[in-house]
Amino acid sequence: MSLEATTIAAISTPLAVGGIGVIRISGKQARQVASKVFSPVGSRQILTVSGYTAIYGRVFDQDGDIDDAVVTVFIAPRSYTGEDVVEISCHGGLYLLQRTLRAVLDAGAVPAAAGEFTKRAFLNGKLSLTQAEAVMDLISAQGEQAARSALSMRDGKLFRKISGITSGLLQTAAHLSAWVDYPEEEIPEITDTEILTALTTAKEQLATLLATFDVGRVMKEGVETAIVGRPNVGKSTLMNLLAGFQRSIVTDIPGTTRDIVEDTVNVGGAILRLADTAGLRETDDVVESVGVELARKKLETAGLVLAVFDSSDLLSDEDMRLIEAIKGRPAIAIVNKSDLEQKIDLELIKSSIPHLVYTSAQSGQGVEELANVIAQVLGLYHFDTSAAMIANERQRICAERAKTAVDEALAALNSCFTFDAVNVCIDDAIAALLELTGERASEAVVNEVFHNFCVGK
Ligand SMILES: Nc1nc2c(ncn2[C@@H]2O[C@H](COP(=O)(O)OP(=O)(O)O)[C@@H](O)[C@H]2O)c(=O)[nH]1
Ligand SMILES: [Mg+2]
Repeated sequence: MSLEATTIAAISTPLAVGGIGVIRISGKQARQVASKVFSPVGSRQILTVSGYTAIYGRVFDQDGDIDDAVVTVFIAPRSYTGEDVVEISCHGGLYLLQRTLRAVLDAGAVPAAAGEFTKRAFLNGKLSLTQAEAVMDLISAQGEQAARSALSMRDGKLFRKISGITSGLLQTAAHLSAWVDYPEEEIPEITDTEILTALTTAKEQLATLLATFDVGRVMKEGVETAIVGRPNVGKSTLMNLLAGFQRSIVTDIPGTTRDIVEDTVNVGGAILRLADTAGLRETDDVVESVGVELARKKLETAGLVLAVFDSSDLLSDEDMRLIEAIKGRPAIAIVNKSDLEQKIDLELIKSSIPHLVYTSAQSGQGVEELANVIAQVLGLYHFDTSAAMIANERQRICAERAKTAVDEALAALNSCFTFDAVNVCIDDAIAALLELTGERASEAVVNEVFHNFCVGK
């Protein structure tokens, strides 16, 4: 049974006109509150029906009937929150919903805070903290892949993965302390190699998990992508090709694009926030030079750089400067105008930029290959959306802390410190993982997580 004293209520559907609107009530008094504002048409009563029952009737307040409604009764612990829950479904008019909510509050419920239903579900052991976070991700998912991975976390993938790592560490720690504390007892001696193996496994699992964070973010938010290169190589043509319509002005006059033109596109499953920029060159034109400056800034901050070159021309000084500027960055060299006779020196580009694609932005040739290479560079290839994934900054920090602690445990082991010293580090790692799943998270952490939710969820 819930530890929370209050009974909370909120409109759980969007504050907009819709076919149906739902008011959710949760807490010890949920059924009493609901029965004060609802009169059933048949003989079934909110206070006496069993759980998972729907009752048709009317909601009313002191001024009279408000609307026809169906209430659904859930009895603790078999409900979303783990408490008694009543959901009143009425017509989805804003006025109706607000008046019904007012009646529910007058009958003794208090307004639910943001995320409070899900917070109660967490406090009542219905969800782990990571599953609760997944509920929020699921609500805000924009793409299919993001939704799919939020769903697999809602199913507890991350929780189970972390629990597996934690229990491995706990086992090692328990064994170590038993051995340290009761050396005279008959505890099978644990060897350095066994601890080493256990810790190395934990470290690798954590590293794999941490790597999922960046890919997950790319899937959820897309990656900032700058299309750069000297004037007239075909940047705007490429932008239009990827956007699927004329987004940027294309002419054969160098310096046509001045402002940054942006669009979000889906290229082979990767969401790119594309920015077509002014061609990089020295110029006396004031407007153009501002554009060139913006292009250079974009180049520095982008998560992915598409560096465009003209294959029908020799490499210019500007091309060389660009190649220099993107060394070591996540970049793809796009050798454009592949329909024309080739003059460009490819070896120079290849030696600095590992990924190279031929395109004819004009005809569209090479765009599929480009999509493949983008997926490869962003690590989207072979990415299993049903696997456990680190979904947010909070989880990442906890996992990072755990990994650092495991690293320290390994270092302590390698420099022949006492098993006690190793154990202190393992304890730190376990604490970080228990905070990640919420099994041992402070109230402040929990409040912060639910603070980001919407009211009614
Ligand atoms: N032959 C050929 N011409 C192209 C190709 N891509 C762009 N162009 C032409 O090159 C000129 C400059 O293109 P634009 O996209 O404005 O270049 P930007 O200055 O880099 O944005 C235009 O006349 C385009 O039609 C291509 O793949 N093949
Ligand atoms: Mg342009």
